Amino acid sequence: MPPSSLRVVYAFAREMHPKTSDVFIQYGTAGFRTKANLLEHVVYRMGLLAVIRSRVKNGRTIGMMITASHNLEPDNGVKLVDPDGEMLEQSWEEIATRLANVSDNDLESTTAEVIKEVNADMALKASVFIGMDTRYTSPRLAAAAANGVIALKGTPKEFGIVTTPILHFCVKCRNDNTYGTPTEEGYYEKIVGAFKNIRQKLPVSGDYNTTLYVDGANGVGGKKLNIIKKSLDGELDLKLFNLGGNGGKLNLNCGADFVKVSQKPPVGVEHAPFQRVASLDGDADRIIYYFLDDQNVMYLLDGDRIATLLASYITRQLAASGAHTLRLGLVQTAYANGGSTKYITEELKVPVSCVKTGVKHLHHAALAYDVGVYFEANGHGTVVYSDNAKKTIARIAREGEPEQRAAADLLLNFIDMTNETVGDAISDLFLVETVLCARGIAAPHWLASYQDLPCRQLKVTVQDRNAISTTDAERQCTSPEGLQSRINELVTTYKDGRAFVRPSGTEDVVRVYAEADTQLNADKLAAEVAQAVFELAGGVGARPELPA
Ligand code: 16G
Ligand code: MG
Repeated sequence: MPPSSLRVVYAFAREMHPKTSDVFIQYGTAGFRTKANLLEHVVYRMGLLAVIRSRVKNGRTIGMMITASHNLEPDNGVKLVDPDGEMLEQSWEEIATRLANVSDNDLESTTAEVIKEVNADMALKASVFIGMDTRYTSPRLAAAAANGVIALKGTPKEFGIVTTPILHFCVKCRNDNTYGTPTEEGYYEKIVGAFKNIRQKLPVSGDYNTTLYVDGANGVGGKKLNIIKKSLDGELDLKLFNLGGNGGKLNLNCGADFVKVSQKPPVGVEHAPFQRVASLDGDADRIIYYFLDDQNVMYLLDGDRIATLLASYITRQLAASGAHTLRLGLVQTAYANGGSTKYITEELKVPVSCVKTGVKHLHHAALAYDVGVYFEANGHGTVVYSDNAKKTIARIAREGEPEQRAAADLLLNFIDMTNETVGDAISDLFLVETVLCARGIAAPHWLASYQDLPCRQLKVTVQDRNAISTTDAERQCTSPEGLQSRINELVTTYKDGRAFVRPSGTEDVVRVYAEADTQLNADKLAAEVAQAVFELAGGVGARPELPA
């Protein structure tokens, strides 16, 4: 592209999407995320970057998702999706941050520098898929994204309001047509189609019942399930709540993050004793389950539970199909409840690895297995299958003994039902429902497989959260000096005590996690660790209080 036409690009940027704030913004765990009114220039520039990335990838399609996931309505965000439907390669995060923060005057030279640095052939075609969540600020940001793409002569395709995982799926399909059709309909056909197929083969039995309540967090996931619901012929009776109407506010006192962190049921959902409820987050890439008993006590079935449920089912199916050579492994983070890790190693006897928070880390580690099951305790996760695993299972489904064939055939449907690109609340919901149905169990039975240790999460505001650095998959902190030894001392005073601290990647806070033998002890340990952070890492505002 001749320099003169680039000039127009930057003049356009200045006029249409000017940088109006000097607040530094960083491409974090899940892209850029902040107040929506600070993002327009960032999103425009990410449109430019997506085109550059597409050209570096030989014209393969890149995705841009406008969302701030589980954050409240005033926030928004943007993240880039790589050609295989995965998160943007980590080495590009720094480039994204640089481009987002330069002044309008330096945008031209910085973009030219980036193009040179990554060796992009600007004569190639470039394709960018753009999706957005239901926030009222999203359409404006999606338009800025498209303008950025057009500015560098890329081709944007807008998907309108979609879940984050639908966009990831479409990007993957566009670059690999064996995976599916790159449209929202293509997604339903593959994922929901596989669920319906499996229900033909696995009739409802035992204590499983087909009614499922869903908390849609007043976001996009509930709306999409409302579309899907109409095509389910009694295979699953979805009762949907928090669909965004009736004044319900996005993620406010509802949704997967609220339920998991506060350990309280969401507002806006009817409850019936022992009726399982699935709670989604605002962009539907997370899901957790829970139920209330007849005393209104809540029992959470979080990402760890979903991971163990899926891993044990797949392990059995692999054994039944005779695919003994395939290695299944599970990936968790430091947030995984100690109870789950014990169950996985001692009962399921499945290898488990622990990695840093953030989907990209889990996803990457899961690819090391033939079948990699990864979940964060907060409900973000999926299963990935190697080509070898898929080929082996498909071969058995064709050539195995009759019983092996049947097990392998079910597994093929299970794979089709899985959105392997990223954690997906809708796909995970169908996976969980399939396993519960196959085992003929209700939620209390699922809960009984192991016992969670009581836990508590807190946050502490400090002057600079980057003063906290960690190692060993965030389980140990290396600075500030003295904090880890203080945590060690505190932990030893509690039975089954475990605690860690880490700087958040999405909020300007330090997060504290603690677990212990009783809820009171977990609460106390968390508060004591929070106080230690406050003292040793430059806390600001009110000092964390100990529970009474
Ligand atoms: C983002 C991550 C999620 C992680 C969370 C941690 C993705 C798509 N999402 O939402 O995996 O659990 O950040 O947030 O990677 P925190 O750093 O604020 O604790
Ligand atoms: Mg999300």
